[in-house]
Amino acid sequence: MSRRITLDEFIVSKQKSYSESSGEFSGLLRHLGIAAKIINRVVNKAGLMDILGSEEMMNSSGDAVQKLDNYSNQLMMEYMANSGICAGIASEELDDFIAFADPISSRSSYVVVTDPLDGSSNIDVNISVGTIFGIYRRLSPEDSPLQLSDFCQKGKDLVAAGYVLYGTSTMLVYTYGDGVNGFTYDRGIGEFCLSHPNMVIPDHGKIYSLNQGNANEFSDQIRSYIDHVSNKNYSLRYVGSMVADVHRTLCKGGVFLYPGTVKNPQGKLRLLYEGNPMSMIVEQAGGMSIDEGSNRILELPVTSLHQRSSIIMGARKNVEEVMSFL
Ligand code: AHM
Ligand code: MG
Repeated sequence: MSRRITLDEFIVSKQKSYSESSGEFSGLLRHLGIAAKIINRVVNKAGLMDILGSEEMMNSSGDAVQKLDNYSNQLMMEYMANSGICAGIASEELDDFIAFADPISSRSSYVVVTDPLDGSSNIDVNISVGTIFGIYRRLSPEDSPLQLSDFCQKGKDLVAAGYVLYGTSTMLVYTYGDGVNGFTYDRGIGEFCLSHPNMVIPDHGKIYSLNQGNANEFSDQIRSYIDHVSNKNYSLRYVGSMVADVHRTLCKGGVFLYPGTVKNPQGKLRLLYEGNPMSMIVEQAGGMSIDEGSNRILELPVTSLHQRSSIIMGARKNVEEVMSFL
């Protein structure tokens, strides 16, 4: 009986194909996989662990912080700090980036950006949530202090990006710029196993995904697009967890949108932690990702850690269809 290749084996096999690889990057991916397993365990037992509910505080983006947001953020920080392969981390849950001070980490070549628990307002009602991560090569010299510019890099400069979907099954999907591969968590052996090799987004799908409850606040162009797809009998599907909505889009085609509103002209989603990593994955799977100005998300200048951007991503023909209204 053939057995499935594990995430570790996959990462090592990729590392072997680059003779100059130091193994640092592969090690970092493996540590992200371990952090994902621990978050998965806690998300799965959340109802039993007095870890549901909010902390009665806001993060720097003004969102209510859930206990599980804090837990996941802490865990990502610890795993990255202890990996010895990551120089620092910027997280949706932190006001500023953190540079790891120990001599091994501080000389590392990579930094990580993450939304440790995306869609966390869904946790208390047992709906899918996710973790999003991106890896950049640092720009500052390896023996000097980390700078804001090490994190504020364009999405096109990401070395790798991925997400973990804590859904009906737990999946880790990632790209290092050479296609997209998906791994399903096998609880029996405690490993992510390759289940979705070379993921390719269909060219078109009859699903659109956005918070239509905000329609009164959308631009006329987005409202016209909604009328258009309603007339064409597209299905509206919206979980309210970006990772789940984008994962469905990746598998079935269609389009995911978080447009600007009157209150938030740049929308809600953060470019560094959500927009860029998910756009890299969507593009690597053959899709497109733009903002409401029809600019490619991965080309947008990143000027601050918590910058927001409107987002339209998905199957190529679906995104082009939205574009025809912009
Ligand atoms: P979060 O990072 O604070 O969880 O917010 C991001 C989430 C996305 O997962 C999702 O697409 C969006 O917020 C849903 O927002 P809304 O409830 O406004 O539709
Ligand atoms: Mg988020």
